[in-house]
Amino acid sequence: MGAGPSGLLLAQLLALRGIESVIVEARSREYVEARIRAGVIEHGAVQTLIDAGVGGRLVREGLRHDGIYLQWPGERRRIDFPDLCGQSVYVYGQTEVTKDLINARLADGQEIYWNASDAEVLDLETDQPLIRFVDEQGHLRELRCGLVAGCDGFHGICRPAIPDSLRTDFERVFPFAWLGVLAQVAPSTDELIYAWHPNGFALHSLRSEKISRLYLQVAADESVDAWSDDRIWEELATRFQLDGWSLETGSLLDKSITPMRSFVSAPMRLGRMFLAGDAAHIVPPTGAKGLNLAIADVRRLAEAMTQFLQKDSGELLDAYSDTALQRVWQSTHFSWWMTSMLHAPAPEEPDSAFVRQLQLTQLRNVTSSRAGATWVAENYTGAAYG
Ligand code: RFL
Ligand code: PHB
Repeated sequence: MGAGPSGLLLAQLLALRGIESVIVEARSREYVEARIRAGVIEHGAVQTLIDAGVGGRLVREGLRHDGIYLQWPGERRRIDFPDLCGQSVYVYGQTEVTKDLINARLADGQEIYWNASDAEVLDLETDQPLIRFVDEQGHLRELRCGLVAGCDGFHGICRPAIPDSLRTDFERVFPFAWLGVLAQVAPSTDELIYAWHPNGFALHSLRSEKISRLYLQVAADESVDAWSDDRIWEELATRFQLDGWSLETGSLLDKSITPMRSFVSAPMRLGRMFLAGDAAHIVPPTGAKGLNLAIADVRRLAEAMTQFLQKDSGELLDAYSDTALQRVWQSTHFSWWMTSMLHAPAPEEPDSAFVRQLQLTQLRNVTSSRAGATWVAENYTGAAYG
């Protein structure tokens, strides 16, 4: 269920092992391909995409990044990934990963049902679960399956199909959001800048040599309409201000608000249905982990499903939820840690002056201690996850 990165990559990995799958997706192909989200891909996830036969354009057009900058007023310090942990990351938009996966699947003559409505997953605790939905032409379809993968994102139907009594949800909703913009302007930086500022966090990312991706911490209930292009550029310039450096501006191609939430649902299984990616967990984007976690889940799930279907052993499927959740909690911790260090609390919060001093101290600590910087590098690149 779902043609996001999780569902598409899982289907591709299964196809390479000779296992047939059908993807059922609620939205249109155009919508799925245009949805702007993540941009940073870990070393290990890049390798998974290469192994899946969809890494060609990523390696050609993606940008390898060997570090990030952590900034606070008056300071911009670099974390050098290869020096600290021997790995790097790639900057390549999730839109492009999605297009590459869709093209590979369609070139292989494999099915995706777009614009499916009223989907249900049934009989999950039997040997032959059932997916029922209405296809684009309005016909009711029923698919009897060997296994079901719930890759239908945070708002999908698969996680809620696990009864509340069998599921534990862990959640933190952060009291702020990100306003994200895509700008037609060459990036003003060679590597991502994560900036702490009394007005709030800002992130300078990029998509290509001509397109920049920028984010501002805003109030949780903020409306995009409150942010004219001029106001956005002014606020970005304020938060990234550094002597001898300037922010280039350009036209804005897209503006959106992303709420910030940590969420983990356990277990990631009911009978013959397995959850992967955002269907089971959400991290705030500060650690750039959401897409990478989705890729890690499905790599593990593809192996487990293959063992079950081809070797008649359920050992890896039985272990899937517990092993996937270990990695999920590591990324949940890192994303929470980065988020807590970088997002200035609102001045009206009673201990905000205290928290700000701790945040600045933490930033100085992790950039001045090799041990601290190594921990950041290992988590950011995914080297910590083996
Ligand atoms: P997705 O990408 O949400 O895909 C799920 C797919 O399932 C479909 N679907 C259904 N299909 C059939 N029947 C139903 N009933 C269905 N309900 C839903 C949906 O239409 C969709 O196509 O989950 P997946 O594949 O697990 O991939 C996860 C990643 O997309 C996600 O972790 C990241 O994009 C998270 N994320 C970000 N991660 C980062 O690392 N950096 C970022 O900057 C970043 N920005 C974001 C994000 C997620 C966002 N969301 C979910 C709102 C920005 C946003 C706005
Ligand atoms: C992005 O390029 O969209 C991006 C990069 C790093 C993050 C979050 C988003 O931590």
